[in-house]
Amino acid sequence: MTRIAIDPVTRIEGHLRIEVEVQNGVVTDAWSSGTMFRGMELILQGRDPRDAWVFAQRACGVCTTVHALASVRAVENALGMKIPNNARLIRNLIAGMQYVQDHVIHFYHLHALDWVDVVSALSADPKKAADLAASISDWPTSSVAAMTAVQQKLKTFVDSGQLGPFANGYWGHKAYKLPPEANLMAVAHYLEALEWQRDVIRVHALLGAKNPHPQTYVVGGMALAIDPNSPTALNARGLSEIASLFAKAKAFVDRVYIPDVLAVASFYKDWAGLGKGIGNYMAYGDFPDTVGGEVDGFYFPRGRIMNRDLSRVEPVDQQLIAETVAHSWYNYSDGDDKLRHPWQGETKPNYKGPKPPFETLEGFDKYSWLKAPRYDDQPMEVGPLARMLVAYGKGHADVKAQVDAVLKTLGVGPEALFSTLGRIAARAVETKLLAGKLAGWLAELEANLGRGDLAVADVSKWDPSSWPQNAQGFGMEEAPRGALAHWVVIKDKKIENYQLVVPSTWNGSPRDSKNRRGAWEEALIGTPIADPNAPVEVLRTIHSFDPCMACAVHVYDPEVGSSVEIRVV
Ligand code: NFE
Ligand code: MG
Repeated sequence: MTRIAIDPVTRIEGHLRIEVEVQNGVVTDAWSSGTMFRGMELILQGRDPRDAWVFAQRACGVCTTVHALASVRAVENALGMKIPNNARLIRNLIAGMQYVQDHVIHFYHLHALDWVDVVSALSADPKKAADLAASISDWPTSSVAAMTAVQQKLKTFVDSGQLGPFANGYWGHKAYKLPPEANLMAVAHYLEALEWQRDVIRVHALLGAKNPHPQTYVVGGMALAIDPNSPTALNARGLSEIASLFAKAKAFVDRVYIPDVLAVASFYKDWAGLGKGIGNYMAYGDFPDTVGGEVDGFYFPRGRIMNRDLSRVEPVDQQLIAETVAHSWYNYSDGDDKLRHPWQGETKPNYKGPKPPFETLEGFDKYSWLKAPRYDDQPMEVGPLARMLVAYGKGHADVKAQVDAVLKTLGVGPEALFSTLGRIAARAVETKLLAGKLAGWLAELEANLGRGDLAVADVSKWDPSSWPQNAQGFGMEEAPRGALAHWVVIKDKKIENYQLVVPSTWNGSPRDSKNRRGAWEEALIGTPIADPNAPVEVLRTIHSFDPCMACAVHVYDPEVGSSVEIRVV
């Protein structure tokens, strides 16, 4: 038996350590450890609840904006506030644009190099690469000249020994299956996507005043001057710029990202049988929508799929969500193995791990800064796959059409969804759907403004003298990585308790008091490992969830450096 530790697991978002046990070339057990504590929940105590979103949003710069939205929703829920229709639409537009940018970045910059061998692209024939690109899409920059230029750029990187973003890959690993031309095409689009994402996210500057971390949220709506006829507000010119950025976003998704996902996936169909995971999926639902195409008022509906049974969608009740710290570096006042609902949540850090740098977490009962969230005592997977399965199970017409089309193109059945490849496909499907919705929400907003409805916030309950002495609320949301919620307890107009339970806490959860694994841990079981010193297969499944530890452990350890360390212990 071999034990492998990868620390940090990274393609940008680090502070994650994975340890796996390998027997006869297959993973037989796994541990997910968040290695950084930040204490956002403690920072919020005692503050004015109307300020919480400004702090909470800083939990993460990868899923920028999502914690602001969860936070204002939690406080609005506690204080019984309703937001105007325009605020709903602006929030959908900011969140929708965030998904599209984030998911494309994930595919190309955070995940593709687990599947794409950059060095192999050097031996590609640029003409054949351009022909391949032309065979899957009419995207204009995939010319022979463009492919030759990308290959030359890559050669310059390699010759200089400065691989930059391509350093530390497992190049030449036998688990890479793409032909050189497909590798070159993917690298070309990797570079192009870098430019594209920087451009399209200007939508956040127009609607949110900056990116990352838009600044136009307010408890009660949005604090955004918007008026088509005003020279000093977001006016007709700004709205038309947003429309053209949405068109640019959609074009790249439809004509580059989706064809690339399908092309890459077609070489890795064995991964439709790997990375299965827990089999319980949960979505809180989001993108409140009213124009048709939605289910129960959400474009992405709420529900749970249990034991991979797509014929039933179970309800979600926030009262049944609780966290345990049985295997986490925290203490609960009434016992670490208890399940505490977030309104009664406690954040009492108590590190019980080895002194870094260390070889292994083996033998340590507590092994992560992540708490273990459970729904009705069950571990759950959240994220794009959970969202698409819940929507599919509810008969959502747009989701069903897209999911069925992807399955048909790849020649696989619905059971293939419960896998590493299924997560990648689900992320692509929802990106395409959202990229298609943005223009409609913008048109709806413009129609409201055209009728003279300029309201973006309801501040009738802004004054704390109108609040009850004590209140509690929750704000649910679907962040790109999955179900996200904040819970707030307000006492004497101040925050008494604040808890975030985020997507990567669900997915990266350590074991609970019954020793049941979290979603990443479970998904790794059965993964083949060709070379214990280069465990690219572990990264494939972990990255398919798009982990984010900044969110998940809401102390920098100066003794641990920034290079990736693989230890076979
Ligand atoms: Ni920092 Fe996040 C998203 C949240 S985490 S990335 O999406 O919440 O899982
Ligand atoms: Mg938390």
